[in-house]
Amino acid sequence: MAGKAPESDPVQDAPEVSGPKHSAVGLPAITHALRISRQQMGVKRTALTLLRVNQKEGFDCPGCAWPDPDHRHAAEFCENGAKAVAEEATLRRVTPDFFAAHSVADLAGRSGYWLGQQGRLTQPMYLAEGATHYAPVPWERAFDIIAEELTGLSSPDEAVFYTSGRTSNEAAFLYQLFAREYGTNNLPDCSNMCHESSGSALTETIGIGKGSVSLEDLHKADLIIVAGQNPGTNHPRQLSALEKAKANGAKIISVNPLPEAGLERFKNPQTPRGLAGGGTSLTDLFLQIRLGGDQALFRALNHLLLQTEGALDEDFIREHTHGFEEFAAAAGDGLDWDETLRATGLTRAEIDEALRMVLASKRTIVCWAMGLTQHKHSVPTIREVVNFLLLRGNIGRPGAGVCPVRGHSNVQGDRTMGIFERPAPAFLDALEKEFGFAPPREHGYDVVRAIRALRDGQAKVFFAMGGNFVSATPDTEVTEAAVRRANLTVHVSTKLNRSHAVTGARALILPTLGRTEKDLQSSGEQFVTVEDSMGMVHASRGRLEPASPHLLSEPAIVCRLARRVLGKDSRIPWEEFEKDYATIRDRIARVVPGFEDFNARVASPDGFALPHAPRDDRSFPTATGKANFTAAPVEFPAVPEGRLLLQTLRSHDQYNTTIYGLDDRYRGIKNGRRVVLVHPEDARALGLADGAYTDLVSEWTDGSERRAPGFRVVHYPTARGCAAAYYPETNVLIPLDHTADTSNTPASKSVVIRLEPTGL
Ligand SMILES: Nc1nc2c(c(=O)[nH]1)N[C@H]1C(S)=C(S)[C@@H](COP(=O)(O)OP(=O)(O)OC[C@H]3O[C@@H](n4cnc5c(=O)[nH]c(N)nc54)[C@H](O)[C@@H]3O)O[C@H]1N2
Ligand SMILES: Nc1nc2c(c(=O)[nH]1)N[C@H]1C(S)=C(S)[C@@H](COP(=O)(O)OP(=O)(O)OC[C@H]3O[C@@H](n4cnc5c(=O)[nH]c(N)nc54)[C@H](O)[C@@H]3O)O[C@H]1N2
Ligand SMILES: [Mo]
Repeated sequence: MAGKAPESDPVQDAPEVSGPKHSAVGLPAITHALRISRQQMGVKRTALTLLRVNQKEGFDCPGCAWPDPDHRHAAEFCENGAKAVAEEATLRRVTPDFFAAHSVADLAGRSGYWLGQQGRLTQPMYLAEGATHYAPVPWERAFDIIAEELTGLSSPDEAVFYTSGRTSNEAAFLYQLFAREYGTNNLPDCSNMCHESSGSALTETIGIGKGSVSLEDLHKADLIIVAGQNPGTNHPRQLSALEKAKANGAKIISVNPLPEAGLERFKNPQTPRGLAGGGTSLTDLFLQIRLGGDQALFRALNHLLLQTEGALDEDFIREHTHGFEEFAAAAGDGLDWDETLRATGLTRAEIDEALRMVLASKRTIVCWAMGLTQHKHSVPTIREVVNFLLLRGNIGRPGAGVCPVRGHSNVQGDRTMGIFERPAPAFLDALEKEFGFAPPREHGYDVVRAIRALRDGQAKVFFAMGGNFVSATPDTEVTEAAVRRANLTVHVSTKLNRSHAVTGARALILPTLGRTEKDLQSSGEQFVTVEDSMGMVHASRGRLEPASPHLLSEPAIVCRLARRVLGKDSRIPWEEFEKDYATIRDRIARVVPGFEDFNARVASPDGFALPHAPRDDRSFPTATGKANFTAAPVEFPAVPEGRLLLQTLRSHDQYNTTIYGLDDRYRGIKNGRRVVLVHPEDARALGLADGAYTDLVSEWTDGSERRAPGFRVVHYPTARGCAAAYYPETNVLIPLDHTADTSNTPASKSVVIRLEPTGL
């Protein structure tokens, strides 16, 4: 039987530190996954559930967006996928009794870890104005309350509809359709905080905001550069792809301020060698870059390529690109090497070694994630990566290309379905033609703008399709105060989280089915579809009995809400959509390019690949009709004397704001999250012994300061001048206005801080 949820909040942070590990996965990963799974699900359910993850007749793992290989192992899961499943398939339940026992103020005082440990939400709950506790509410009344608020607004733009990235294609398509028929493009999503910088940079340069490689391409590459990504924790199945690439002769360069264990050595649990032996060494060259130094690094490589006889793919450049001369003029002569070495923290010899590997490779892929996307100059950084690939024609041929590794399991699909505050006119035209209403054309709020609108009283209703808005977003105090000003906050959720405790004047929690659960509608059992990081679309079918008989699926919630809010004026057959999701897919097929014949094609167990012009035929749907070189000045963060640059990142035992446990095994940290990793020499210069306690104080250009108290200093081999601490605890430090240029993504990986010893 599964263990009970803890009664008291166990977060007595007492971190124990043993130093970084040098390999990832192996037997400890399996043991740990099984322990957490059994605590949440018991033995039998653990076995039944984990065997269905990512199988052709099973459900898509609710963890990350890494694609499924063609030949799946019986247990095609990873430790962190198993933890994500256990979190959802847990046998623990949050019932109305729980809400009667815990006031909202009580819940607001609990840690995110404790809230998540309570189990699955079971009934719609309502917090009336002035009430201290949530009380159960019938679904129909819940929809009435939302309709009252939405129809009472002076403009539809006073409502905000947030989406996290687990929502299926079907639910996402209906949700944006509802928001737009209601009258707003206020559709911020977690992408705004995640890969928005990749989308901005790629759309401008190659004409499509998605990665251009398949799993096969990774297997065929000569060189894979993994920059700003920690796959050992966040995309463990990527390690199998890297292992296969290595077996085929590839080299790997890791670019990271931290020596991440998963990139050093991989012990594949699906091979005897991985379980019992030494595993596979992955990284051939580790470039321990300073935070925010990547644009300078890629510019230096580009400069050297431009100066090396025969290094460029001149045919490709001539036929397929635009802007080469201007770029060559900016990058070709006179690189400031002092600045390059300062920005990157690397030596000239290291950069030369990287160049040798680049020149030896005919097929190069660059993979990246949040280490590149969450800086002020992220968009020019990613554009510089594109310049790098274009110079040698590394796009649109096997074994080469761009590989932004997505986060949430359907975050890419949600965008494809129209969850975007700045929709393309062609998409809106297609909606208009199909459904016969005029969608709003004005751009809506992204995440940061939505918070400002709530703060300034311009947005009054906040509706979230999944996620944990107040914990995931920056500037926690400002954001929480902003959300509290709303008239109504509504969360469609599977699990309890802090966003349920930081509410508007009234609040609703609408509990929904998870991926692992059966979705029965009046026409029979339904499945949904998702798109992975490499543009593959496939079906996902849950098999478990729902956590409670009161749950509605996400599509059903949207359909009922839409009928209640839009009433007879709606031109959309919401009832039919709710009854049979195939009818939703028929509409998607007519609106979204690449989904022609959707129902037939998704019936194939492997699903199908969406078109990607640069990958498929080297055509680039940009403004110039070619792939664009861009020549931006090199930027990197300025850090004043005595200060450090902080990155906020994930531990091994968390999924974004969901905390599975208090360990970060590969980094050798146990039983605590309030740690700050600092290079021993930087720590000594600041007078901070390993084990000292300190406040993290961020300093902002307007002179304001923000403080996160009580972090244990851990001497750790990160790049000099840099520090690392976990999110969401550190979100208090990041000013709302500290965002990437163009993409407006919070710059969560470059926060200037000082350390103030607490003397504890
Ligand atoms: N288990 C688990 N899986 C997850 C998630 C999770 O929380 N838990 N989250 C999901 C989501 S939504 C996402 S977006 C992804 C996130 O996946 P990642 O991007 O891997 O996640 P982070 O922990 O933010 O790690 C950032 C990595 O980039 C490095 N880095 C930071 N700044 C820089 C820099 O300036 N330059 C370079 N070169 N490197 C830098 C850090 O040291 C770290 O290794 O994972 C997804 N998968
Ligand atoms: N400082 C800092 N901040 C960051 C980041 C960082 O690196 N540093 N990373 C950013 C990134 S990359 C991202 S993607 C965001 C994440 O932001 P979000 O996506 O908003 O946050 P999550 O923690 O993933 O959301 C977890 C909640 O989702 C709900 N949930 C889970 N599964 C389902 C489901 O199937 N349906 C529904 N309706 N609800 C479900 C559960 O109630 C759970 O509590 O955070 C961002 N914030
Ligand atoms: Mo993300």
